[in-house]
Amino acid sequence: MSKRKVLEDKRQKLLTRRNLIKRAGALGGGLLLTGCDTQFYKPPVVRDGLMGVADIMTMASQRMLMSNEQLVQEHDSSEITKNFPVWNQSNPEDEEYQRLRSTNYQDWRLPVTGLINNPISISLSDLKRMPRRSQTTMHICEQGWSAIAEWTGTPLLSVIQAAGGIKPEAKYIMISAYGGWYEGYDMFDVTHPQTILAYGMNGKDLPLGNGAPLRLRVERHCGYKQLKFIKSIEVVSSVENFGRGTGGLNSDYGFHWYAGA
Ligand SMILES: Nc1nc2c(c(=O)[nH]1)N[C@H]1C(S)=C(S)[C@@H](COP(=O)(O)O)O[C@H]1N2
Ligand SMILES: [Mo]
Repeated sequence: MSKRKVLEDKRQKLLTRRNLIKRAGALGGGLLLTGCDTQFYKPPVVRDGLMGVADIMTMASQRMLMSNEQLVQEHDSSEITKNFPVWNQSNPEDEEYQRLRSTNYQDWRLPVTGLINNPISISLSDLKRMPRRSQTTMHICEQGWSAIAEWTGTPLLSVIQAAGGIKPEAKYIMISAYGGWYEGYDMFDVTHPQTILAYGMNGKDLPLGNGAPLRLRVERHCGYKQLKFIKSIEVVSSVENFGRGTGGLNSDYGFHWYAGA
């Protein structure tokens, strides 16, 4: 083969691969960010030095693999785990949380603020009137266990849309929880159809230990990203101002970016 032919061949391959990634990206999460494929490969945490490079590589390869696989597997109800674990925090010792719990979360409100067109504050009954999705999925904790449950909730994207949509500078959302946890998510996660704010588990209200009254299900991530006891959502252009600035409680304390399930 001539040198020219070899080069032409390579370029052709590259182009098709690029088109594939672009197409998959647009399908996967493009509702708010159509056609903007580079956004999908930006890791939320950019660390200095070698570890930073490792995180970026892990995330880039996960996003590459996941772009062909739109949804995580959904299971049959017969596969639901009988005693789904309650892991880590089970009842935050937070005065405000305890007050809200004492009246069955009647006064609980979810503020959605930051780089969003119409900041809102929504109640549980508001959420329950919005579009609803149920999914039976496997929760995989990075600490070595997994279990299956059915989760019911409002797609995060519907909540963002109810707040008028994001502003152009918006890149991530930060979710804070009662009890002090927080995690950041990029728009790839936010717009994914299986990303829901869950108020139901196995057909009942979300139990206390599993994050009542509201937790996140962001199915392509490991357990630590499934934030429980949700308190507020803020749309941001940078994660720098939260905690130690790496994009979440876990990465702030030295855990590295994990691929999803
Ligand atoms: N607010 C809050 N969210 C949290 C945690 C926590 O301790 N507090 N633990 C995380 C981890 S590591 C896992 S595995 C899951 C556990 O969810 P479960 O208690 O419903 O099993 O919640 C995640 N979200
Ligand atoms: Mo976990």
